[in-house]
Amino acid sequence: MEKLIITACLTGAEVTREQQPNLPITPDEIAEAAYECFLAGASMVHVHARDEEGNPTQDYAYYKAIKEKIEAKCNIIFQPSTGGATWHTPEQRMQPIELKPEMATLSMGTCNFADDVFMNTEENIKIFAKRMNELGVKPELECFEKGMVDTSIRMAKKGILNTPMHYDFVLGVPGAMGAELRDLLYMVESIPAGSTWTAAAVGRFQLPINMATIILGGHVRTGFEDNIYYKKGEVAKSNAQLVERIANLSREFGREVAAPDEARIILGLK
Ligand code: KMH
Ligand code: ZN
Repeated sequence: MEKLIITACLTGAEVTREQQPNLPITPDEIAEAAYECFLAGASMVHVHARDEEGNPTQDYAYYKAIKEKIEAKCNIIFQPSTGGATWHTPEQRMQPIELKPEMATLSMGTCNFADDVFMNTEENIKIFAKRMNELGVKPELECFEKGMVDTSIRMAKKGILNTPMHYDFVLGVPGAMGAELRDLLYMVESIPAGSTWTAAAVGRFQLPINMATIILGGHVRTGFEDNIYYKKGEVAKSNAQLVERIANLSREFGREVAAPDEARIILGLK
């Protein structure tokens, strides 16, 4: 089986320090967390920036600082968010693309997001995809339900998205698709042959979906953006603690973990 790519989603836009005291917030903290995850077996970090007050920001300057600080420590793949927080405008959300990261997220449709709406119109998806294509940034297609996979296939046929595509199935968001095993299987069966995929799942669904993904041959996303607990009632010490558990489980199963340069080859990054 192909080596396992572990993506650490370090901070997110929703989790607070009150909920997770070990949440990395400043560029230095995020870079240090990325390095710890690299040492624990992650080959990619999915990054959301925060400002001095800890609020989510999509400002170019914060992402630039984080990218440079991570690059000074290790060669882990830097994947900024273009999803931001639900209240960010499309223009704000697009800023990290200008850093020309190897990858960036691209959300493939609109859904309810707990009490909010995560708005991704067709027009904006096309604008984001076009700019990523122009700058050579490979999109990780965030699909919160199966209709978003269908949208990606439609857009690939029109040449808006390049193939092979890389997906991230984000399961268990209240308002979108659930995170049962059958939900994951339905997504995996729905993507075009030759695609690569990662699965993320929220809260208590993170670990079982991570484990199913190892067995199914996909790639794992773990970290505080999706889940703050190590186990029921026990807040995780660090993102790296979650990464280390996945790396150990995968190796026990007989599936080796990809180093960043191996992940680059699997994902077709330049
Ligand atoms: N925070 C969510 C509203 C992404 O990073 O691209 C969107 C999100 C997706 O996290
Ligand atoms: Zn995100």
